[in-house]
Formats: sequence, C-alpha cells, structure tokens
Amino acid sequence: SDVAIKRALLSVSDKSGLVELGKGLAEAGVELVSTGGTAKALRDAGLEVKDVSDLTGFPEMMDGRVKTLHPKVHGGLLAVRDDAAHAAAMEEHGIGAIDLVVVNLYPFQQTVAKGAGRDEIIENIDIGGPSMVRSAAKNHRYVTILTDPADYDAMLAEMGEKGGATSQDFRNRMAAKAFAATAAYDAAISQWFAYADQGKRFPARRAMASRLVTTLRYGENPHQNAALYVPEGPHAVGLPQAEQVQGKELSYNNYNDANAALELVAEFKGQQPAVVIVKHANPCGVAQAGSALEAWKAALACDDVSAFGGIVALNVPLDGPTAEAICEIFTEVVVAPGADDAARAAFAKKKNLRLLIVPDLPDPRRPGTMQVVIAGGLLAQDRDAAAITRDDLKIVTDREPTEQEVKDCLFAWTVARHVKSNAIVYAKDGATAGIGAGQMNRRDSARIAAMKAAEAAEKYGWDQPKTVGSAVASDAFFPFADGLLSAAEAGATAVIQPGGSMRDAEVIDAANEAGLAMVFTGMRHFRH
Ligand code: 93A
Repeated sequence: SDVAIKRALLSVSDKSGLVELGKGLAEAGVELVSTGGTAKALRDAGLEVKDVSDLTGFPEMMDGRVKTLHPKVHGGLLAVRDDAAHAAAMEEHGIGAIDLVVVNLYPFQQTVAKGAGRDEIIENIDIGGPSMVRSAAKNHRYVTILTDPADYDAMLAEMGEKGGATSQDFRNRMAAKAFAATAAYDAAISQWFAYADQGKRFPARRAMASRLVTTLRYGENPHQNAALYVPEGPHAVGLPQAEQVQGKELSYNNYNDANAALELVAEFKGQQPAVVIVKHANPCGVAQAGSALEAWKAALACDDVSAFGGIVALNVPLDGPTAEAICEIFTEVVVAPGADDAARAAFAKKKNLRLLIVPDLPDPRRPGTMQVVIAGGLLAQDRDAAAITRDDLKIVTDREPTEQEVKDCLFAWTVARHVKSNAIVYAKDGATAGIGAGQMNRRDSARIAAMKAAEAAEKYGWDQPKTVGSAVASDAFFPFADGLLSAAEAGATAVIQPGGSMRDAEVIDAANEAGLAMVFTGMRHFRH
C-alpha cells in the first residue's frame, strides 16, 4: 500500500540533484535529516535541515567513521510498523520512523581509479551508507530508498501522483536497485583486496552485463538451449557484428567454429592472402600465398577429408575464382573482410552456405577475459593475447635455422597456438603440412600430424609428404626426446617449441644428432 513520506534521511557523497530533491521534499512538508556535508549543502540552499547528531544524541565521530551507525537511525529504518512489539520498542527508546533514505556511497571505485594510496582507499570504504541502504531496502514494505540521483525526479513525480506517498511497486523497484548498488560496491572492494592490494593482477570478471542478440536453434546438441549475447560496453568486433550475405541461420557450432577460424586468420591481418579451414574448432588447413586462390588450394591440400563441411576464413576480400573453388567442396560457413560481385554470384548458387562479411578483423593481441564454468564455480583468465616475435627466438642447436626455416617455424607456431593441446603443426612454404590436435600426449599428436601429411601425399600423388623439409611447432615443450625424434623421422628439419623441460638438454642433444635446427620461444600456448 502507499506510505506517506514524512521524514527523510539524506546522506550523499555525490551531491548532484540533491538541492532540487531537498526542495521538492521540503515543499511536500517532509522533515529533512542529514549528515555533515549533505546538511551543509542543503542549508546553503536555504533549506531547513536537522543534523543526524541531534537525532542520535551522538556527535559524528572518528573522522566520520561513525555518524549514522545508531539504533535511532536503524531502528527507524527497520521497524515493522504494524508489529505491536516493534512499535512499543520505538516508543520506549524514542525512535522515530524514517520513511525515505537518500544515500550514495563514498567514491571507492573513483578513489582507486585516480591512483590514491592505500590509506585513502581504505578510508573510502563506506560502512554507514551501505548499512542504511540495506536497512531501508530490506524494509521496503514501509521505507523508500533512493541510491541513484537519476531517480530523484521519478521520486518527486511519484509523490506528486500519490499525494505525498510512494506505492509498493515504486519501493520494490528502488529496493532492487539499492541491493544491486551495494552488491556492485562490495564486489569492487573485494576485487581491490584480491587484486591490486595483493600486488598481482587477476582477470576481472565482467558481471553478466550482456545484451541478448538472438536465441539460437539449439546449442552444441539439439537438446541444449543456446543464445548469442554481446557484452555491454566496449568490446572487439567479430561475428555478432558480421553482415550475413546469404545462407541459413548460424548455429551455435557455426559461431564457435567460425570464431576459431576468424581468430586464427586475424593473425595474418595486413599480410599476404591467408586461408584458414576449421573443423570442430581446430584448424585442419592453413596457408598463405600470393593469391587467395593459391592459399585456398594449399590449405585444402593439408587435409581435404576434414575440410568437408568445414568453416573457411580469409584475411582478404573474396574474389570470383576463389569463391568458385571453395564451392567445389561442401562448406558450412565462409568468413571474409569482403566479397566482390563475382564471389557473391558464385556463392549464390549454394543456397545453404553462410557467407559472412566481417569488415575489420579482430586484433589478436587485444586484452580480454576468458571464462569457463566449472561445477561449483567459474574460472577466469586473461585471453592468450601475448605473442613472441622473431627477435624472441633463441637458437639452441648447433645448426642455425635457414631463413626459410625461420619463416616456416613462425608460421607453424602461429597456427599451433590456435590448435587444441597437445598441438603439433608441420608447415612448409607458408602452408600447414600436417596438424595433430587435441591428443592427451604429444607423441600421438605428432604421429597424427605426420599421418595426415602422408595421406595427403598419397592422395595428391606427391613423391614425398610435405613434412619432408618442414618446420614443426609444438605448443608446449617436448617432455622427452621421442616426440622430437618422430618429427625428425617425418622429415622435419626445424623445430619451434617453448623449451623449459627438465630434459631440454636431452631434447637438444637429440636435435643436434638428427641435424635439426631448433628454436625456443620461451612462451607456451596451451589451449583447451
Ligand atoms: O564512514 S561511514 O562509513 N560511517 C557512517 O556512519 C556513515 N553514514 C553515512 N560513512 C557514512 N556515511 C556516508 O557519508 C554516506 O554513505 C555518504 O556517502 C556520506 C555523506 O557524508 P556527508 O553528508 O558528510 O557528505
């Protein structure tokens, strides 16, 4: 039911809109009670205000740490007014009901943001404010709580409409906002303690401030519901912003796979044409060449069996001949920064193929947070955005890699970081020759990669697999020499890997013995 506003307690750090609200309340005959700075601001505007210290019978003390923390305040906020015992307690202790609380808190977040020292930050942890907010919000059956100056006008309008009272509906809505405000405030404080104050960085978990873009037909499987969201606030541009030129609606798996392809092809932004083919979120062929068509052919040759029903991404706009060639095999999705008329015409013949234009490839080095939901919790980590450059490579073998080997090493390394662990990638002349993904041991990944290369050689009638004379990348160190030896057996002449194993010396010896050139990156790229 409606509750008339007779007494208001105002205590705000952000004083915007305060005087207008105070005037409106005073005009409606509301008694104003306030803390030091707030009372002064209201008095300066010519309003009559009672000090909270007169209400409590205690002065504001301890540098303001204790000003409203008193039964005269909290009793007035928390009393259940139609409970006889509560009413008797109010009577006995001289506690008057407070109908409206207007509070916003010490600017903790702003104090942290401006780079203040520890003492100043701690002093800006508001205690009395959130206590009043929570008391008032809990007792929203009787009490109205305002925590946002943006609601002051609505408050005066509400009182105007209800003859100086507020409705239960209004109080409910304001109480919900109030608890959201104190929750966010405490989250900021707890993050500061765990994060800045410990002198270590941990990935900030963005509260689920996301906007629903669309529900999807289903999730990874038909019995799972699914939806696509975009975060509120600044974020990278990717598939949710893409223009879909043609084809069926994208499925959950399409988004996931197309994103994997897009993130990998973005590594080649601004470089010569690159093509990535993805299946089940792993690349099964990646190549760079003088033209998009040549890159497509080289990428496809790596593993054309897996490429069936795959997702293709390019770093350059699509042209007619490349589109025609892609149309020769069944492809689910093609993503590119553009497509000319001839390319569009070629794809138009494949009604179901989804063509997506992402004008600007996302920056692979952008910061961000990745999240995984686990039973009973949530793991958050920074994006794996760091990358080595040529200058970071440490040659550890007697033989130095040739210029071509260095190029192939870096290409293989770039691909490997986008392959699920354990990842082994063979590359030669700017194209993957064999990819081993997602195995529980590194040797199996190496075997699978070599097997794929051998199969391709047989199918295409090459006299030897492309692993011969290739560079091989491993996303994490070789724990034993065996993985490296199987790479040498497959014909690799250069190796790129993080290094850092207990048995590095053994692995380096084996490389020297096999005449391999090996470089260490000092950076690992597990991906699960
Ligand atoms: O230091 S406090 O945690 N102790 C209190 O008892 C208390 N009561 C209100 N901070 C307290 N406040 C906060 O003071 C309010 O949340 C508000 O942000 C601020 C308003 O102070 P002033 O009216 O003096 O500007």
